[in-house]
Amino acid sequence: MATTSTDLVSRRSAVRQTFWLAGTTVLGQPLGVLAASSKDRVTVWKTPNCDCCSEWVSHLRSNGFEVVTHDVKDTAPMRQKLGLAKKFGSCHTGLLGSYVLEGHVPAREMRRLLQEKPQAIALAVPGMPTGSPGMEMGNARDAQDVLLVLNDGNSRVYQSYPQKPST
Ligand SMILES: [Cu+2]
Repeated sequence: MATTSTDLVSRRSAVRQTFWLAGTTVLGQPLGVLAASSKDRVTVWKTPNCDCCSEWVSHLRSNGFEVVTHDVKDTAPMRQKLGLAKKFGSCHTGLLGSYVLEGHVPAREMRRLLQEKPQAIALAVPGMPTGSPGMEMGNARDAQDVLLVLNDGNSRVYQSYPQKPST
């Protein structure tokens, strides 16, 4: 089925609306909860036995993000619901504000995203490249790109990480 940009826009506004409703709930919480800025909160959908997903969640927490995880049988339906194409797919899907996060996205690019607030749908690291946060194998790293997925469904490289041999 072809995805028209109108579909994409309506789906995006549905996501924003859901998020706005979630924000209303946050305002009903005690002050202590509000101390951590709600924009630093990440919601993650992952499968229950995904070790690299848990490692990525640890990476986010140790970088100051507040993370809520949901175990699901399959992350694909959530990814689709959030309007992200299958080709960007990885092992887990998340939400940071109204931005979708797919795969082993570094906390560094997430901070930059919050600062720059680009007009975009998502940050994605497709697949599961070695050496991405949560996919460490010694100090080796595959060449990998953190992609910024734009509102029209195209993507551009947000940050490139070169290959690094194991030492
Ligand atoms: Cu993974």
